[in-house]
Amino acid sequence: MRTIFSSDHRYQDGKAELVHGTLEPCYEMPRRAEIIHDAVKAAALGPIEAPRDFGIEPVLRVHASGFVEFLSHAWSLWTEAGREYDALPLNWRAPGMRMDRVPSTVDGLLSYYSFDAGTPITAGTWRAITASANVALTGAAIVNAGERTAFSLCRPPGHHAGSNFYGGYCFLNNAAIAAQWLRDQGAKRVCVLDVDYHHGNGTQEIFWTRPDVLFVSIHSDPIAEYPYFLGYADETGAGAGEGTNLNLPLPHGTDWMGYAEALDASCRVIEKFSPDVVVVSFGADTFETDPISQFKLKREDYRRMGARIARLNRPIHVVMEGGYAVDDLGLNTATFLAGIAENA
Ligand code: 6XA
Ligand code: ZN
Repeated sequence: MRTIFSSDHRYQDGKAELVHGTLEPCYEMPRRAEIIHDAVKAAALGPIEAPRDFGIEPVLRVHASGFVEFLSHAWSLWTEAGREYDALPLNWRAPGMRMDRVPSTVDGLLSYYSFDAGTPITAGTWRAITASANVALTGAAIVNAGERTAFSLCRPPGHHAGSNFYGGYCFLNNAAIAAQWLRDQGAKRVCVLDVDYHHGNGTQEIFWTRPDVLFVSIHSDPIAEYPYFLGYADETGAGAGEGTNLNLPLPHGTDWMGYAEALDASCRVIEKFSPDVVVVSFGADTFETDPISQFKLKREDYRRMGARIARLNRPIHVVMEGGYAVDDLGLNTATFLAGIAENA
């Protein structure tokens, strides 16, 4: 299996996020990608390659141009306003407030386009997120050219970013950009299977009305977990996309027994949809010692997870999302990829 990796990920290096009422060091840190890179290399899973540059067009197929424009300028607006620390929003709209006026100041814009205070914009954010999108697109191109598998070692992650908003450590939705690009290259049906601990609210929003893209997500029940306001089982898509959204929320404490059942149910739905390619949003924050999560998966469970997904017998493009037990993150991810490679 080929891995795509860009060292430009390191340009996203936030100082702080708001946790438990205080500013704490970011969980989503550069060391995450480095440790995965090293583990993939040590496991000899295949070559590690740099991404190609696809330009901004594939990003604009998924995200609103005003939003992309904002992301590209946010740091200069912030520094022009005299700020030096990470750019974080201060407030958000509530029901009844307006979305039809886009604020003119940087504080207003941060509030307009974000949905949490955990996703700092820094001097290098734009460079890192465009590299991350190119990593996903390069992996998609490998699978599109006929290979059975590819691993896009994306960082920053993407699945919380929607067509017109960012949050949850995510700015551009790498998996959605890859899925849309695959459609644009001629794939008739694409599935995004999201096995990160958190619900991929951004991916769901992007493909909500789309019959050609099936979104399936297994995640911690939003009644008790971030992102709280999306990810319930009764969200099945709308309009032409009715029936092509499947959420499988699971309770805190879920171990492999409970997880495997949901994965099996997901795979049966995917088999019925019969996609030309499966994009897997993979997060290892389902691990038992993840510092911000409450599932109980163990290292070898990732091999089983990979094996089950490989048995879908479709081209598989893995896109990296979350995972914050950093010392274990490399091996957990490499074990998942090995599970795919051994059964693909
Ligand atoms: C809130 C938690 C953000 C979740 C990020 C993540 N600060 N998403 O791992 O998949
Ligand atoms: Zn996550």
